[in-house]
Amino acid sequence: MVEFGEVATDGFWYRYEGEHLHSERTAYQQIDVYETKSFGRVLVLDGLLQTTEEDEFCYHEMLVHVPMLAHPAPRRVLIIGGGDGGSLRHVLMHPTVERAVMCEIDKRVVEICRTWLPSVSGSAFDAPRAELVIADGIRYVAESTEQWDVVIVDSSDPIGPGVDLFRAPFYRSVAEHLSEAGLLCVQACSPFFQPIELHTAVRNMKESFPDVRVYLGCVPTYPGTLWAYAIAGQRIEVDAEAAAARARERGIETRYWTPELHSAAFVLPRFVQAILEGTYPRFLSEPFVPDL
Ligand code: SPD
Repeated sequence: MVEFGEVATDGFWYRYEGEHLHSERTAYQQIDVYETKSFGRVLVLDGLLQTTEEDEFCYHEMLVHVPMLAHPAPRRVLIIGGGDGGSLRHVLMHPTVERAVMCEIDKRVVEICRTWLPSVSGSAFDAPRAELVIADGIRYVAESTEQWDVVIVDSSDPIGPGVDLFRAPFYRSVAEHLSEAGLLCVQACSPFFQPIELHTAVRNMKESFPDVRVYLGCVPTYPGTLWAYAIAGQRIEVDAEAAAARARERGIETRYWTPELHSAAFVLPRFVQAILEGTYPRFLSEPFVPDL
């Protein structure tokens, strides 16, 4: 039995008990897989928990089904990151999808997750509609000749090289590669522990998209539990009835997402509104470095 943990903030960390199943250093990161007592198998990248077998549905359903059901008929979908395959599996639940490309920079994340956390991706990687590309997502988008209906950024935290996925030039590049009703959806960090990152990512998105909205979900193993997502496009459809009708037509079955949540998730607590407006008290009392 081993213990491992994730630091949420100075003096506060999450502690897990389990077996250490795999450890590997790749050119990009340290990859660890544990079998935990509480959340089943867990993927950890550079000491930051990414996915657990038990609660992955909370995260993937909100990251994927909100944009997919906000779009009337997503046919071409691009996922940046998402090496565990959970986002790809959820995207493929939509029968409107003709082509789903998942672009992950580290092929070992995919291979390790397929070996140790196979339930997260299910059969997604074998689906004829799916294509796995091992490449830098920023370069892939920039060089893409396709127009995407939905682009989902299933990234790790904005630390190290991954920070560019939260910056304005990347969002501009995505905007140039979206179809007319196209949508971008990103994981936008912990409002409580990463307010600057959330504020800055949204501000950067607003440079390239007329409509940018933030919505929230709960992921038990992510720091703070409350998790933010940001969706951007020409106009975002958050109507519960429209989403319910689309989910019914497409036969989408979920454990977290509901039509009511589809619109309720966009109702934000006052402190999250303040983060987005830049009036959050911590921004005024601490050095504010908005340039992610
Ligand atoms: N703090 C961790 C945030 C991780 C978000 N992405 C995880 C990838 C799961 N598919």
